[in-house]
Amino acid sequence: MPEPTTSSPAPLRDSLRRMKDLRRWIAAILAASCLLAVGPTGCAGDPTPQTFASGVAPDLDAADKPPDVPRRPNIVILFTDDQQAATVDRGVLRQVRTPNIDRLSGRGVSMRSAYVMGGPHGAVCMPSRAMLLTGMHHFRLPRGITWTWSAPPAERGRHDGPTLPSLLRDAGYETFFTGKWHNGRPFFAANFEGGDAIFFGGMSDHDAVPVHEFDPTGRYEASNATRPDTHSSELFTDAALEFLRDRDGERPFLLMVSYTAPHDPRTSPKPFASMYPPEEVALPANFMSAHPFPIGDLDVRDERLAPLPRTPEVVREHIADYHGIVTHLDAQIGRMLDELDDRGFADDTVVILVGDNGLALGQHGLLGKQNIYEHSSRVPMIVAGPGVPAGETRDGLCYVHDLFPTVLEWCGVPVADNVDARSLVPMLSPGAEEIRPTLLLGYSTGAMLDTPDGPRPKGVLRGVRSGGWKLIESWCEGVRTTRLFDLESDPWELQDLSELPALADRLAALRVELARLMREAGDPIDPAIFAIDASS
Ligand SMILES: [Ca+2]
Repeated sequence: MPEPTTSSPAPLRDSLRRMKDLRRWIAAILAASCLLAVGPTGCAGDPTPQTFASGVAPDLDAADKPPDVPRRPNIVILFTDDQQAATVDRGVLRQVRTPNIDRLSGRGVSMRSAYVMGGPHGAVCMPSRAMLLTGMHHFRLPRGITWTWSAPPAERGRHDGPTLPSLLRDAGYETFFTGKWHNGRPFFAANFEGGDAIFFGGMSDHDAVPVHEFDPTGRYEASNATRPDTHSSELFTDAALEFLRDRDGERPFLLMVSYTAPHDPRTSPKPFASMYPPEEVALPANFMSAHPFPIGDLDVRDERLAPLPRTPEVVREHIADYHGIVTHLDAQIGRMLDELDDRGFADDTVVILVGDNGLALGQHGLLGKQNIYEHSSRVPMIVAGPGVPAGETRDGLCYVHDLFPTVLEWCGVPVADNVDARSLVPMLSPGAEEIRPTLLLGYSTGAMLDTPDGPRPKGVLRGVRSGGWKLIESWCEGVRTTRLFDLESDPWELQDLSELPALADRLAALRVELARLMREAGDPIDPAIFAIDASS
């Protein structure tokens, strides 16, 4: 069994820190020279595509020479909703067909251990999106954008900190958004200077999504929404293609297409809806009729989509519908890639496909994303663009919101020191350095219990990925459960190893690391609820 990596050796850490500082310093020079050269509206210059994946300029004396700033890349983020990482994994187990996503992965790097950190309530999408936009762990963000309905009305959709779109806009980028926005109208208005077919909410009938045109006042009155008779994935793609067709190449752009597929209702048009006969769907190896122990809060909307106990027939139908809407989404992504190719954007555009969270769909007796098993925490992440190796994969751990400093680094925008996310650039470079030796996962129920110590989530899950290992600690209305998995031999998370005496030391080390990561992340939960000494 592989050794878990709990920390980098000190010399390596120091070296990584120096390289990070160097990259930040050079990025600051690039940004400053760009503004001096052409002002805040754009950064023209040598149109030769640069190899910006390294993030390191070839000459440290660049600041003393005339500006020779390569054109900054356009950024296209295709953000999907409830898409399992398994739908894009290459391997014999994958049943769903995604030829266009495969085309994208053939051009770039597929991150096979990309995770969403989790969230404090059932709508895991919401903190996930807030983290991507800010580069901050959700524990340090206001409820107004991570848990809107629990915040006072005046604070809903309010966050004054820098965001990916606002930083790029301030650096001269044109910013455009279409699709699902789940973090409040004011937050949208503070972020994007353009958009179309904007849907404010968490989910919708895909064939009647209430959408807004861009509203310069930022109010987005509900009465101004229309419900076009077009499937959401096609509607948002149409808006994105229209944006691309209007670009004259003068300003670099950020285009964010935030699909609400494959979130349920899992409907798709013909022929996709009947593309996967349920009787031909293979059940996942970890299919169960019910979850084997109390966990989280099973009385959430996602888990009510099918009765308990789950049956193979019902789960096959859910998976078949899910695969249909995924393949339909893939076709729309194909239209995006075609347009980028046809309009000559492919050479200077980074295209990122990333999911906001995964989904259980019958695994471990669950249907939703309100847990931290691999099916629900791991997400698709593919990064392609000039300078990024083509057709490669990475197994290093990372978060969705690590894209925040990554994109800024590529665009020559300095990243503030207090950002929680870490740039993926070292992972995407030929040396493929590790950026997160360990990684915290967590989910807390929005439903609260009154305890002598005050209100506490009804269920709390916290976990650590480290090397090939995964620890999950669960506290659910007083019932504590520990699970330890060796993902290399047990990717379906079926064999709990936490009781094995031979692994006692490893388990203890992972529990200590869990407490450390929780403290570091600003987690309000006390590790003592898992019987972990917080001072250890
Ligand atoms: Ca989602």
